[in-house]
Amino acid sequence: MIARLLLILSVSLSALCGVSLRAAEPVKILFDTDMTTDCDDAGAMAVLHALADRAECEILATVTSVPDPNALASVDAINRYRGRPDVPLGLVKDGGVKMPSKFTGRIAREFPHRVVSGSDFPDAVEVYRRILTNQPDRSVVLVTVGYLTNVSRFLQSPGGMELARAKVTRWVCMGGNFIGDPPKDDLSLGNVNFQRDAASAHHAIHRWPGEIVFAGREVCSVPSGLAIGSALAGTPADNPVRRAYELYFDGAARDRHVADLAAVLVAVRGLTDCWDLSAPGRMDLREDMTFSWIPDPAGKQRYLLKKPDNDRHVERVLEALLVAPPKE
Ligand SMILES: [Ca+2]
Repeated sequence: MIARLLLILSVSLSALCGVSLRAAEPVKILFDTDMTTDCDDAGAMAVLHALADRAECEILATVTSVPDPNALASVDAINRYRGRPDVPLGLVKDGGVKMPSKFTGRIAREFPHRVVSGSDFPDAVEVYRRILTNQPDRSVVLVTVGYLTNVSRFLQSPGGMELARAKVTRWVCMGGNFIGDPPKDDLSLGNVNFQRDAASAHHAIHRWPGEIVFAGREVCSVPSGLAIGSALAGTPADNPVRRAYELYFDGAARDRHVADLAAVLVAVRGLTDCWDLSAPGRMDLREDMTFSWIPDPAGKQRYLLKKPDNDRHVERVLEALLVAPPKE
């Protein structure tokens, strides 16, 4: 009886918060990463696979929001190391953001993967469409930890808006700066996920038909003060995630902010005891990538909030997943 009451309470809270508590079934994840400029994308993939090893999520696809085949090779190398060499891949095929990387070229040379050429793999938008078409209604969580090139192009593809509406329960988007109550207007500056393909960010966030949860910079990126990664030094030398952190820091793995790792965790587990959630509203993103937050009880968008005195707890939860060895 108590268990049943707790279940009812959980479901009610889930509806109230807009982010489900721990699901009984593995959460189906479509993961979209820039995997170029920052090692936290590699850390996020370690967290994603550790959660999949625990049957908390199913990785439907891993795509890149960049055209660099070395980024895709690094994604594939991590999938392979974690025992999932067949996870579907996709990348930006036409244009897209090109940035130098301190680690993807070396990861591509040093680790086994199947990416000989980017032309052997589909456009990420095709992967979005194929994956979502084949999944049950309202069953997929989209996680973006990079640019919004693919999301925008997917929405503009034939039937993309309908697929997003029908299949995706929630989009967890690493981005935004939500400081102040209500958040100040000019604090998205510094958010490269939005700025480097501003047209796509503007389009995707304004047009996305469903729920969005933003993991803002003040909660998990550099301004948050949260940082992990040095513990990767204790993982095997053939761990490509450890290698990504080493190459990023030109030496031993060191602590780095947890932006992309946090986005993955909240996508799979929900808020748990790590975060709170804002009241609903809408990000009114301007073309210069500043934004106003428009509170609206009927809004479909929310953003994560830090809990008081909880930073070290969040770091511990994320670090345990970051360094977890692959499932035997
Ligand atoms: Ca990223």
